[in-house]
Amino acid sequence: TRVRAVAAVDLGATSGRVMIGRIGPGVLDLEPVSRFPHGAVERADGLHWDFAALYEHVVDGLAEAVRREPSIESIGIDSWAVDYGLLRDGELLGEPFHYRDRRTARGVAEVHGEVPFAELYERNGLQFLPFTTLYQFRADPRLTEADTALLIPDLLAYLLTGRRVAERTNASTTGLLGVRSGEWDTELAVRAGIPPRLLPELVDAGTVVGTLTPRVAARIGASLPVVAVASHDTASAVVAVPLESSSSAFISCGTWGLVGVELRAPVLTDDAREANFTHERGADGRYRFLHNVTGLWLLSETVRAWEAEDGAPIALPELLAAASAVTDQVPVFDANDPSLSAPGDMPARIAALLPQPAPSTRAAFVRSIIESIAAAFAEAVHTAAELSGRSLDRIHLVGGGALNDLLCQATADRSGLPVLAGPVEATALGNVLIQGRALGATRGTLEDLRALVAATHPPKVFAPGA
Ligand code: LFR
Repeated sequence: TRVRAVAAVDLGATSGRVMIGRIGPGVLDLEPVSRFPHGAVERADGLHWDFAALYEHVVDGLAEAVRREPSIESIGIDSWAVDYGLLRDGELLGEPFHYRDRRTARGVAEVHGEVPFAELYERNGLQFLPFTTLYQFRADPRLTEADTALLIPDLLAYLLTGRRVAERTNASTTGLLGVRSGEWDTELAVRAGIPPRLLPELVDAGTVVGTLTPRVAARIGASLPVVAVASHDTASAVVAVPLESSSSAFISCGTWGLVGVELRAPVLTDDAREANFTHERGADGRYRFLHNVTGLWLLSETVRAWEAEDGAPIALPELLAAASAVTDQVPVFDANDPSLSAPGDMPARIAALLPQPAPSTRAAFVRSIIESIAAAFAEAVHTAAELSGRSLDRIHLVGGGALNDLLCQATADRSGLPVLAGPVEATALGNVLIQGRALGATRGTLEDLRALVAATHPPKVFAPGA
C-alpha cells in the first residue's frame, strides 16, 4: 500500500480551511491550502451565515488543493453541528440561520410544550442546548415551504454532487435521531411539528455521497468523489483522539470545549440528564458522552471587543504570555452561564458574573477566563467519570486549545489528571482518516486509525501541579 492524497474541508464557527491530507502505512499528515475567516452576519430576520461566501471559499480552496496535488482521490467535508439549509425543488431557501440566533428560544418553548424534555432525552439522548436543530426547525418561518433540510456539510456535498443525504454523526445533533436505533424518529418529528419529508436518507461515515457535477468538476479541475466523513466536526476530532483505553477522557477544544468519554452503549439515566450529558453519535456507532463547555469563544469574543475599542488588532500570543505571568489570584466565573452565549460585549457580560470587581488589567482578565474554562473542563471530566462509572487517568485535549499551554496546564492542575495535548488539527485528521479508510489506505477499526495518530502525532504532556 502506498500513500494516498485526499482533500479535507474543515469548517469551524470562526474560520474554515481546506487541506491536503496524506495517509498510508505509518503516514498521516496535513498540508494547509487555504484558510478563510467566517462568522455570524446580522440580517433583518436574525443571525445567519454568509453561505454564498462560504461556498465560494470551499470551491476555490478545493481547486487550489487539486492544482497543488493532482493525485487527490476524494473530498470530505466536516463542520460545526446543528445548522442547516432548507431546499425547495433543489434551490436553497435563503441563508442558513446561525445557531446563536435568538429565535430558538421560541422553538424550545413550543417543542417542550409538545414533548417534555425528559421524554426527548429518553428518545434522542441529547443534552439540552437551545440550538439543537429540532428547536431551530420549529422556529423557522420557511419550514413549511421546504421539501428538504440538509445540515451544513450535507448541504455542501449536495451542491457539489447533486445528491442529498444525511450523514449520521451530524444527524444525531438534530435531536430527531433515535439514540438507540440511529434512525430518524419520525414519530417524534411529527409531534414536534416537523414534517418528516424534510429528513433525507441517512448514510454512515465512509459512504461515497456522489461524484462532482460536471460544472463543479470543471471549476475544481478534477472529477472526484465526495465521501461522507464523520461530518460533525466534533465526531471527526474524536476519531483522531489517540484514546488508549476506557480510562481516557477527551476535550475537543475550539470555540466550544466538548468534554467527555467515548461509550459503546448509551447511559440514559436521570443523573446523566440532570448533568446535561449528551449522546452524540460517533463514527462506527460509538457514542460521544459529553457536555458542551463554552470554550475559547469567551476569549475570542473578549479580544474582538477590545480590538473594536482599540481600533487595532491584538496579538494573542503576547496576551496569553502576559496572562501566564499573572501571579495574583484571579476570580473564577461559571463559563457555562447562558448570558455568555450571544455575540457582543463579552468583557462586560463576564464582569457582571464575577463575585468581586473585574481584574483591572487585560492580562489578569484573560487569566480569569482561562482559569474559568479550565475549572469547567475539570468539573465536566469528573462528572463524565462518575456518570459512566469509569476511573479516568488522563485527558486528551485536541483542537486549537491544545496550542494554549496556559489552558492545558490549568486543566491538568484543576482536574488532577495529566493533559496530553494534541493533535491541534484533530478534526481535519479525523476527516482524512475516514476518507483514507474508505480508499483502503489504512486498516479498519477506529483503534487502528487512532494508533496511526499516536504514531505520527506525539502529544505534549502537562502533568498536574507541574
Ligand atoms: C463544535 C460544535 C459542537 C456543537 C456546536 C454547535 O464546533 O460542532 O460540537 O455543539 O459546535 O454546532
